[in-house]
Amino acid sequence: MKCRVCRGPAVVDVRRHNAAFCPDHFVRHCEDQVRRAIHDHAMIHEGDRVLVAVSGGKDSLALWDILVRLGIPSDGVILGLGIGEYSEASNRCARRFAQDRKLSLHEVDLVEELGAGIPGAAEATRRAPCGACGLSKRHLINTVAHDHEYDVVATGHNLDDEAAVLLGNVLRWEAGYLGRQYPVLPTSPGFVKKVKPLVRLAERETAAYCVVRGIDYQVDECPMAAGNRHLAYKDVLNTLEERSPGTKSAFLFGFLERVHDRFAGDSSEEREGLRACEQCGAPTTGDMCAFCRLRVRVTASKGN
Ligand code: Q46
Ligand code: ZN
Ligand code: ZN
Repeated sequence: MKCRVCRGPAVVDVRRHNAAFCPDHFVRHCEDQVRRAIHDHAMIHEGDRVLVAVSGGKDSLALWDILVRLGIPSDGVILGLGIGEYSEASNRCARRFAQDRKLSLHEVDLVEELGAGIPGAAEATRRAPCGACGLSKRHLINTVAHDHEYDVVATGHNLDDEAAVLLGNVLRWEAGYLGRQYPVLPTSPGFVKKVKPLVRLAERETAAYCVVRGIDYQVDECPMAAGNRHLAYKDVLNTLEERSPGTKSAFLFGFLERVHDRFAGDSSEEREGLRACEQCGAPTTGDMCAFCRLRVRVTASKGN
């Protein structure tokens, strides 16, 4: 295997591009893909204050590293999810990454904000933990970004994540979700703009990027992920990709370039008619936002 660029020994192959790369040119490849995603979707503009949503895993740390290498000054934010040793190890990776590079990392503790970590929240709602986790992340990260006046929140969703979410939404023809599934969610009152600069990189590539760059990341899967439907969608897509490299990106980018517009109308209306949450002031359709309702349930479950 030889590097496509310099013909030196290659360490990573990227079958959907029919290419292999040496370490230096692989890093260059990842930077190029991120730069292209940022440019194609007008994700980040000169002078924007960027906040990276960090989990301690490979994707978000690769993203933070690439943004900094591209000369885009970025701070990080991480939540303490309260999932035992898994959360502690994840946060240690993020902290070390930030300290080594003298980057600024905001830390928010879910137990303090909600009254329970993810396991307690799942118990209180009697639902799968990922629902409470997703809504807590969206709420708290947007709150940090809004309060500290960041222009953009960047998340580490990669090509595999986006293709799996798309497959799930297509299988159920979730028109509203399909309308919102885009690498950029523009700003609106109370919501900071959200972007996904890793959308052109596969999971395998972000992992290889961290290895090549010597980034120490949380390698364990979240212990609460079992039963998460997206894992099954990822398996299906991996099987298809194995047989026919390029399937995932053709699926996702075909949708983004040729189909998404037809659904886009369904989502913009949802952000209209919002008012301030009576508890925390966040934008919401009812009296209280979903996060504050979750907190009320957690508090009530403790009383029982
Ligand atoms: S952290 Fe949270 Fe994930 Fe764990 S509980 Fe589910 S959503 S699987 S990205
Ligand atoms: Zn090379
Ligand atoms: Zn609220």
